[in-house]
Amino acid sequence: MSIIIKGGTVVTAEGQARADVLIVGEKVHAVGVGLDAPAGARTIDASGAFVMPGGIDPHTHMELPFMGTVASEDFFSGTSAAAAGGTTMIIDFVIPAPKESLLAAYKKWRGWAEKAAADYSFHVAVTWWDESVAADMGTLCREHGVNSFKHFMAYKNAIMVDDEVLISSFLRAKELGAICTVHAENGELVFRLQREVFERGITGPEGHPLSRPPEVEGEAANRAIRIAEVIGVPVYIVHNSCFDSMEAIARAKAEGQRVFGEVLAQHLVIDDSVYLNPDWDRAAAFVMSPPFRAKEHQAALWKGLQGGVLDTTATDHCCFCAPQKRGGAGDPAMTDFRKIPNGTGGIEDRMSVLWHHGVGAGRLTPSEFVAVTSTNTAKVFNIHPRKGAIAPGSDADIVIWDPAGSRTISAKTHHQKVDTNIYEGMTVTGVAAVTLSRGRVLWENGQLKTQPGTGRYIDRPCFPDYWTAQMRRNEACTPRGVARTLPKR
Ligand code: URQ
Ligand code: ZN
Ligand code: ZN
Repeated sequence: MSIIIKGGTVVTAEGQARADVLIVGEKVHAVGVGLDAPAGARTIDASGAFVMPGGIDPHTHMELPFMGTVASEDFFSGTSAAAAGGTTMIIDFVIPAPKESLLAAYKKWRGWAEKAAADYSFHVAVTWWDESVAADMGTLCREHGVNSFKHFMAYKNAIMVDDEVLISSFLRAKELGAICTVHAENGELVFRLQREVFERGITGPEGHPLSRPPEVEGEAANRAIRIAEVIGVPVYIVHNSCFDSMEAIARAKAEGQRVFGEVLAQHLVIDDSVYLNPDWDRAAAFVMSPPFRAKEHQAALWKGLQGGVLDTTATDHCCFCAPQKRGGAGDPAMTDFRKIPNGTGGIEDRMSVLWHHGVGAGRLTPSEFVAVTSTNTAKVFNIHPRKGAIAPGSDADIVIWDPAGSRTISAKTHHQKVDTNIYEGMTVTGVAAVTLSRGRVLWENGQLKTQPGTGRYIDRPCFPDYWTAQMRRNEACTPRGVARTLPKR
């Protein structure tokens, strides 16, 4: 099957130009002005629209078992909702229980993801340590296309790891040519603050942000970055929510250290006033970690995204319906915010929210939008230019973007399997008109055309170019440029 996309403006991370795109089978075949359509090809008219690489969301949790329940969004419904919003690939997480084999957990998650409607891959979390974990990491890299390992510095008594595990895992990832990512919150501080806030009688969702102030995120981000610096490995900080963690990243980047920062679309546009909603369920819908912050942090995050301190955008799509949130919290008379399942949705709305508040507000050019929603993620996780590009040989993961289209976001109309929407009522300009995954139309004319099981697992090779550069640099000097010469005897 061939498709030719005519009359659009192709936007890549490098720039934009009027061009046609010819798709043959699953791949982009040609990009150029005045391309002829092969016999039998379908023509899609993209006049007045942008033709962009499909969004890649590097941070999702479909059907995640967590805090006593299971996230309501599954791999089929979640990748379908993603397509409705212009996202064509997710990188989800395998999160083994402590003492659970990483390899066994990986195989379990692969089974769950077979129903996906678009392409997917997995970071694998290191939630405990012994030599078998090191061995499984090697098997996952060599035989299963895993090139990234996640570490939770929060969630004490669950999946939190200490510095000893961080160091062991970072050293192992260095051997394997894999990148380490971290959820950076000081879990010990959070645990103490949670108890303090609760014992002061603050038991509802408003207690959640009080127990995880920006300082506990800044400390952990800096600690992870410094550990990576000493070991000499690149590091990726997920869901930066505040100035404090960005400050740690900016300092390291200014010193020449290889650090990547991710920001969630929701942290850029929603502030902590949501926790003061008198409607318990509505406030609990925003309980996620790191929490939503005071408004001044959003301005800092936007500057970070514009200035390159932050490299990628994501959603951390991890949905729990109101009964699940309340079920975790216990007795309605005396709920315990510490037990509210942490997570919010947003995979369907990330691209429109970032276009409206980014490009629409003059913070991002269309090319920068493509970089932060797709291409940078593809580069960091070593799948570019197969993904995150519109070039001959790339997978035909494409979104035809209508910059003038607008919609009002609502749980009443969204395609996400969750009963709330954190952007409820927000009107955004800039919508996906047509979304293609490897040359198949998943979304057009406001209709989903997804089929379970048509998504593919995407192998991500180890040893990205930046890893190789890092190892060469390590030989010469410390990341801050101090020569590694031993003192003369
Ligand atoms: O921490 C995460 O990234 C997972 C468990 C989703 N929940 C959340 O609150 N961010
Ligand atoms: Zn997290
Ligand atoms: Zn997450």
